[in-house]
Amino acid sequence: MGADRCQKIEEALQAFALDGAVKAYERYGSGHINDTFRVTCEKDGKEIHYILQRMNTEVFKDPVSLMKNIIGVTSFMRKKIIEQGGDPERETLNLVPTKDGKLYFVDSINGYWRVYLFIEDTACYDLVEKPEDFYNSGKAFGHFQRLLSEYPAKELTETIQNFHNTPVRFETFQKAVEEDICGRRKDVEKEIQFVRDRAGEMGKAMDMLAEGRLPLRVTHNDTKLNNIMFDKKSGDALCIIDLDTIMPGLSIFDFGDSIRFGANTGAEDEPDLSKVSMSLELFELYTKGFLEGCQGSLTKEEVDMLPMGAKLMTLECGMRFLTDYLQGDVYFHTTYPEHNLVRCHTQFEMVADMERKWAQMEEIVKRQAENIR
Ligand code: ADP
Ligand code: GN1
Ligand code: MG
Repeated sequence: MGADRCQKIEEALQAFALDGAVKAYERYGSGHINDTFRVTCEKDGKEIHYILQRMNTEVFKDPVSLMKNIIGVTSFMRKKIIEQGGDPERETLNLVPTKDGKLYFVDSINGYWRVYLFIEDTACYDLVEKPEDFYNSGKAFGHFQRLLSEYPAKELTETIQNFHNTPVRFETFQKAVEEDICGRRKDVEKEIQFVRDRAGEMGKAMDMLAEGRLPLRVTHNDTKLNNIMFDKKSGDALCIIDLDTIMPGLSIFDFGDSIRFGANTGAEDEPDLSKVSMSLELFELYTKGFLEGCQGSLTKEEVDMLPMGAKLMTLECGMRFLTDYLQGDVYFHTTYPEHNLVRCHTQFEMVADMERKWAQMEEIVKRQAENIR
């Protein structure tokens, strides 16, 4: 399926104003949504790399508005980085234009492509290797959110409606269970029950938003650890990537999605559940970093709701993996038939562990928030 979608890769490579001659390209990274390639060009005996992406238009139905968001946000970030004396070619994404000056390319079968400068000498992690990296990622995501608070929200298109509307995700899940189009329901009754047992909690954040108790902010919405690049030399969290889902959202969900992925002692698709748990040490480090990065911009109710943000993002993501499993693996990239189910299991294990450690999570948030004040 991936190969079919990308059959026009050569056409795309021709279209962009790349420096030098294309020598090679290969699939790259472990993102679940777009088709990502690393392209190697050669010029005067030197190699130049690019990231070429075929955007997933099944997921992002309006790629033109999506690109408008990315152009707007990266230009905004560029200005901020320059003001702060940083390096705009490494600290934010840089789109490479096509030969006719556009910032994306539409191939002859209506595939949408874009190219970014490749950020060299960086590392990107699917699992926390050094705890301080996770602290730094918290600081970077908090700071990113703080910077975005100055971005005019009305200029952003909602690239996926109801992206983190957990009750709406629950309705979609219930429908997938009812329809059972692949006949997989019989094998996942226990997992379905796990979700249904928590139905009463799904609306906790969205209800507070509706009541005006949580503010709508401009958020990243996909803050997992592999959406941030670390500088190999300094170890700093250098650049936040994967800007496809920047849109109005909840701060606690940006916090929560990072915890879901990075505070897990196992990988998102670890089949051995004895390796999966919610590390309180990592939770505390990220909380500290995130609060520092936000520089006091969060309201008291947002701070109080951080643990719930983590739980809801993890429950929602597990439910999304299970929904995709029931629907025949049509949304997330998978590499084997049970992949989505394995991912669902790690998420539910994390949720169960958060429930066991709830009092400590609340205690940590309280302590870290007091330290900031
Ligand atoms: P997806 O939406 O599928 O997750 P991403 O935009 O996150 O796609 O890209 C997938 C992976 O490609 C990232 O996790 C990262 O490893 C790598 N990547 C993306 N952009 C760059 C870049 N500009 N420079 C270097 N690596 C990148
Ligand atoms: C997807 O694109 P990627 O791999 O960074 C997904 C996120 C999920 C995540 C789970 C647009 O993120 O919402 O949390 O997988 N992105 C989209 O790993 O659905
Ligand atoms: Mg990604």
